[in-house]
Amino acid sequence: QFLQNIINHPVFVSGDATVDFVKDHKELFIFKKPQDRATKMLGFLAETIVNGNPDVKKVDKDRVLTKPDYHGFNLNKEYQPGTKDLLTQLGPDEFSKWLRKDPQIHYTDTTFRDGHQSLLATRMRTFDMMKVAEAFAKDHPQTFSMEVWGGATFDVCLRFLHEDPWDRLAQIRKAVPNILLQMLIRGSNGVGYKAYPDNLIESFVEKSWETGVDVFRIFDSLNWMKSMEPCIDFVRKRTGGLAEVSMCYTGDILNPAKTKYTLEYYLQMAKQIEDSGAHILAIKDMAGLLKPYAAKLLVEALRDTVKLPIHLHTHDTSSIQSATYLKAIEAGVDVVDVALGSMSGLTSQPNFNSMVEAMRFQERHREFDQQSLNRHSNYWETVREYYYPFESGLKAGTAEVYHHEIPGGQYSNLRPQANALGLGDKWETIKETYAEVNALFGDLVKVTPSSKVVGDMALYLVANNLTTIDVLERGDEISFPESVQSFFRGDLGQPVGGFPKKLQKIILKDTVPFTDRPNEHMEPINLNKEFAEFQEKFGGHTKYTDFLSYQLYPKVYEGYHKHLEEYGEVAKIPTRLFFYGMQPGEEAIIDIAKGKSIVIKYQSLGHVNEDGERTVFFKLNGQTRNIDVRDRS
Ligand code: 3PY
Ligand code: ZN
Repeated sequence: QFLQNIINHPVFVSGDATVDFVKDHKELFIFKKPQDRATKMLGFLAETIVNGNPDVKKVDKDRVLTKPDYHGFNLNKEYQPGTKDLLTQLGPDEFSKWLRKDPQIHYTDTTFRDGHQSLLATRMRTFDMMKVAEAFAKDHPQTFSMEVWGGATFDVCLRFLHEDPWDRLAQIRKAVPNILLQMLIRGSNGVGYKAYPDNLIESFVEKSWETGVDVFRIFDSLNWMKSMEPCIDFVRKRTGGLAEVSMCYTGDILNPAKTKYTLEYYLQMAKQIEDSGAHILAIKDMAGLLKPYAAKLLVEALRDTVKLPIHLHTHDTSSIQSATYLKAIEAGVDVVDVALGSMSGLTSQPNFNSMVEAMRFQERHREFDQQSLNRHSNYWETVREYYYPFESGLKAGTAEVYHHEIPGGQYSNLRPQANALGLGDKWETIKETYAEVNALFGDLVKVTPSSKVVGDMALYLVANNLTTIDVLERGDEISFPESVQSFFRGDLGQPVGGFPKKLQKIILKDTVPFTDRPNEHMEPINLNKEFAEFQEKFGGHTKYTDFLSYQLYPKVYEGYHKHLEEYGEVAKIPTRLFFYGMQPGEEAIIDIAKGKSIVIKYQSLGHVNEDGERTVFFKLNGQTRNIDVRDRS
């Protein structure tokens, strides 16, 4: 501790320490008592009671948050074998053939990933998932897969929820041993927003499989095959899982005036995906643009073109995507993505419960216990209320999506981003500008991270009262957002049809863009050496998976680690307390480790003292515990 005090001291850090440094600085001899788990947790609760959770911008004091009803959840039954067992038995290649032949429709439940990413800005906590994960697996072993990881969940877990995403995955795997677990991976961009060295992605894929992922849904934000190929190989070589390779759907294949993303374009891409070694072909309709009759045309043609099973993903932003599923099912699609009733619809996936019912008495129906699906949906209906500050505000389906083409997962983030920039009342203009920027950029495939580039540019133009005409006419005077410059430099790869050359010159000025894979310019990371250095920096108790988190998101990981040191594992705190603190007189039982619970009672709050601090009076397991917190309000 003494050594720690020295090396962290500002004078020592600045390099100005003299021989009298230790003698002159008595504070070096003040040793902080290492705090136990319960005290750290009280520290977090005290902070939230006094200053609120910084992630919650506005608390609605009148909102009633009720407890979920677990009545009817029965954990005493055995797990029935499911698709995970079948994958173990058949191996990925045979599994793929089996799936293509299986006549009944399959369902992927996205509640734990895309459902909340698209409705609640990705804020769903592991705590709430783990209350029902085991019951879900026992109640619905015929589910094809559960999408539980990847996409934006990785970043949000560390950054806002202060949770370890790897730990979430491991816990879900334990509770769900029988159903395939699925993740979304952005090819060369991993679960980040930029390209990473190939060997980092390789190690990430390997660890994801070891921790619990079976199905890797791989996509590239520009539909660039070259960018997905290494990731496909890593899944094939380093894991026993399934490489599900996506073509991202944009435009409208029914519209003869749209000549860029045609049926021919998608069939061509599907053949390349088959040749790349994919086990499953995904149609990733991230904005919900695939209309019902287009789905019929596309799926029928794909079934004739490739031998792979086909997995369809969409977002219900327009409210007609269950019709798209019905047409796709008639055309022979093998799996569709759905979310449990109360976590479905609008920017999320179509309704699981209702889709199953719509198929009942039809040839391709797969039997599920409707009462049980409804019970799980009801649980999420109650729990969703805890996340009210993160709702996107969209109240009804909108056909506007066919115009602006904003992906469902981005929609629920773009609006709060606009609010944070003080542009809340310009929301209509922002959506329109998003469409104009897309046209200016040459009509892109828009999905993370390319969609972020379009979103950043739209926000930038609106914030600065600029138009796309200004960009073309006075672009040399404008300093464009970093993500836009990086995109035109080729950092995310090459878009379909190439970059609009004149615009690229305006944005890049004298910088020469890449034309090959951005990852090829990156030196491989010396993983062993860097891991040793990481442990030195953050302490020997850190794991290899922490190191991977750090490699993907260095700053975010540092913040997570600091929070962990100060407040411990806040993932164990129930969601209502985590976001809103406690009420005077309230008592909570918190499980802090397996078989170990603590009882916390929040008694009262003291006045602000002359140091600007307040004392929060608690009882911890019946003993008085007071915590002083600076009041920053
Ligand atoms: C993500 O990359 O997070 C997505 O959900 C893309 O659709
Ligand atoms: Zn999606």
